[in-house]
Amino acid sequence: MSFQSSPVSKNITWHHGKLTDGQREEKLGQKGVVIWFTGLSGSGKSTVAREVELALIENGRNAFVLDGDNVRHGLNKNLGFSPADRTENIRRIGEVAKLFAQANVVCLTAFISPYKADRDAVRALLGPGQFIEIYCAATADECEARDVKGLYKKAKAGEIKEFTGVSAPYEPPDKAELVLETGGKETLEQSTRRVLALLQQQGII
Ligand code: ADX
Repeated sequence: MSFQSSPVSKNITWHHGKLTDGQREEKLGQKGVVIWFTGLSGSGKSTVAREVELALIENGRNAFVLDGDNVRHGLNKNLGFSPADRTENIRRIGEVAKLFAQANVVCLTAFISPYKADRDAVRALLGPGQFIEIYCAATADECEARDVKGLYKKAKAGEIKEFTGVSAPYEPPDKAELVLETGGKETLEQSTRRVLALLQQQGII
């Protein structure tokens, strides 16, 4: 299944609700948006996303993190790490994130999402200003030096195949709305504050 393919089912009809997007936003007092974190495994995507989620919820905003490892335990438990499976992973998450945004939730996603074309396809699924791409710019060497989950060691030993940054590619974004220096140049607090400042600037919070 690709991003562009038509539904396999025929005889299906789109149903509209009783509220326009604008009415929903007004009644709920909150805009939906997708904050898409991308970067290598161990680059800090989930850590920053969870800090931002906490800060938003403490400020009365409905926010929710979709996390790579977690989603692969459920919705995407049938997917591995081949290029095609990674694309399908991101396609499904893109659709789920869009549903969250339509429900006026601030949806934070933390997936490696190594392919530029896949991230751009999710951007295209969402309306203007509804997709904010944040690159966690820690390098493979910096992630390997931390190696929180011990996966770089295993990948280098050949125990994990197609490991991003070691034996599988990562394509950095060239038009990310924000680049976080999560390799060590900035602290978690600084990265979190920069994301919140961007959300404020864009009128999301
Ligand atoms: S993605 O490439 O399809 O976007 P995703 O974010 O869902 O990846 O999952 C990445 C997580 O799976 C990593 O943080 C790591 O914990 C784990 N993982 C296991 N095998 C691999 C692999 N071959 N490449 C990258 N990550 C892997």
